[in-house]
Amino acid sequence: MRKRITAIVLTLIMITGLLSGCGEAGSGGSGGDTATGTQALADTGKVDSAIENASAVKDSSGYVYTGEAPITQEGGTLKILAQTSNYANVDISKAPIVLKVFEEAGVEADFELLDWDNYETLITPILNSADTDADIIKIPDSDPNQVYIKSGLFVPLDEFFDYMPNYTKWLSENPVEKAELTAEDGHIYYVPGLNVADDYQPCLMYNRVWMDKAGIKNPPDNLEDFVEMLRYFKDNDMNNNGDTTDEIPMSVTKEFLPYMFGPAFGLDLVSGFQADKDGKVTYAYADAENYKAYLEFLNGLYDEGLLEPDFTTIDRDTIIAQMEDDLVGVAFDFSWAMSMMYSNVLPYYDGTEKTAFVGVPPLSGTHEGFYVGRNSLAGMFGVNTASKQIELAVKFLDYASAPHCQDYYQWGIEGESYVTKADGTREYTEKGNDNDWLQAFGINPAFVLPADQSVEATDILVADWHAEINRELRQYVKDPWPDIYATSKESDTVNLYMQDIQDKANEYSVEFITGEKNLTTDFDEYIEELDSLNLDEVTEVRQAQYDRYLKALK
Ligand SMILES: [Ca+2]
Repeated sequence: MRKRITAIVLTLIMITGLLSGCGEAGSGGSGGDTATGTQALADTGKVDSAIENASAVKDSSGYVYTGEAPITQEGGTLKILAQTSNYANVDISKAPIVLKVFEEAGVEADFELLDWDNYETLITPILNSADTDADIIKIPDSDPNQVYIKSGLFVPLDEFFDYMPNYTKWLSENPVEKAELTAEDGHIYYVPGLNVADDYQPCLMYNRVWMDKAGIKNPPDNLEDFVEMLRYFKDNDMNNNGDTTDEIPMSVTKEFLPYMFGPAFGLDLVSGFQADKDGKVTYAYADAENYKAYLEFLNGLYDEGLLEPDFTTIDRDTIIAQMEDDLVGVAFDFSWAMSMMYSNVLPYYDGTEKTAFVGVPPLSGTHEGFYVGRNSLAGMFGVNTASKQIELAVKFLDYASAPHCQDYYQWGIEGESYVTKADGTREYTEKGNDNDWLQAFGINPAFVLPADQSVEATDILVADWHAEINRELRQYVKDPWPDIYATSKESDTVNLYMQDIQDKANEYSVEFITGEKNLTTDFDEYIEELDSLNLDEVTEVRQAQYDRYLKALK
């Protein structure tokens, strides 16, 4: 049994990258870390004028690329340094969708692919030493502190916008992403893929069979009703085994508690830093009113036995095992877990919503509830300044990011992975509905190309009822703290202080929830501790960044 669970989880980890931000919930919830927070916006003026002045010009062979294939009439080979598929048995360099893009572009691909699992570890020394002759390189993150940009490894793409009609059009239509991609020096260095950012985000899930048994018709969407439901689950023999004491009303890893309950108190504890409607930035974990109320609420759940005594150490394997024994009433996790990890192990799950763990709207408390989404910028590609064929590489990235190719990435090839119906809508073929086949075909090849995730491609991976629930929940998803490049001074300040601040916040949060520390007598001490760790300086950096963000958006 244990072996089977491990296999399920491994399979799920492989698709986590597609359905959700793998590892995003692992930071202890104190958020605002280097992935989302240490970044700064630059003036987009230079980029704007480069977009405005761009016009298709002849390349060195006399050919004019206008955004459609081919990108050259001379042929050639482009060396791509990127990562393997996260499906171990898929050779993404041979995938038909990937080959199709190169074939249309009129160039050959020479792939150097590093292991998906260890990509950051493997590529960082190569980037640090600039020891590569690849023309196009996938960076391991979003270069938040502009390390690679400043090393001169990558070509400022705006200087080649004459060869990038598709990308310049996309940038002018997407001001937020354009602002996020513009470095401190006013140049743009990367072409990104995009995440699904509002769909399939972490959400609350209720055991539908238990709800029916408790006579609960509408899922509780406020804290009071929610607690009533937990009490009912705790006190009754929900799983019909004759024992009223073995039910676990709610089983959630501690990383998800901030996602689950922060919004009901007006807090984005996932990002950590948040701005109010006037643009004032605060650290949610230092909010003396709302964060204190959040901790009081969780302390109440803990005292009543509605939050598991071992909530700080519980992991997914444990939760899955509890679900297999039908012990759990409420869960909170990445959306994909709903039909692919939790519902499917319930003893009575028959493939329908009625017997599943179902996603429900967020909980409201003193504030209206929401779910925290994620930023849309994903895997980024740059052109090596050492490349002997910068023009060709730039044109290829432009073509590979175009809507025409995004269509391949999301649907594959007509007649193979999908068909167009009489009414013009599309559906995946029988083969296309087989995820293993579809992965080998090269769907969503973000490992090697600037591919955008698609909701449609995600829909086919999950149960139909799950896709329907996702469509209902998307309205509750709010943007997290924006992605913006950091100045070196800002990243120095944040790197120096933030980890200690997060650690302190995490440490105290557990102590307040378990009652080891007293919210009435010890909360001031907690705030003083944060202040002594230079929270003011970090908040000042975040405020400056947010001010620039608002300015760049205007
Ligand atoms: Ca029982």
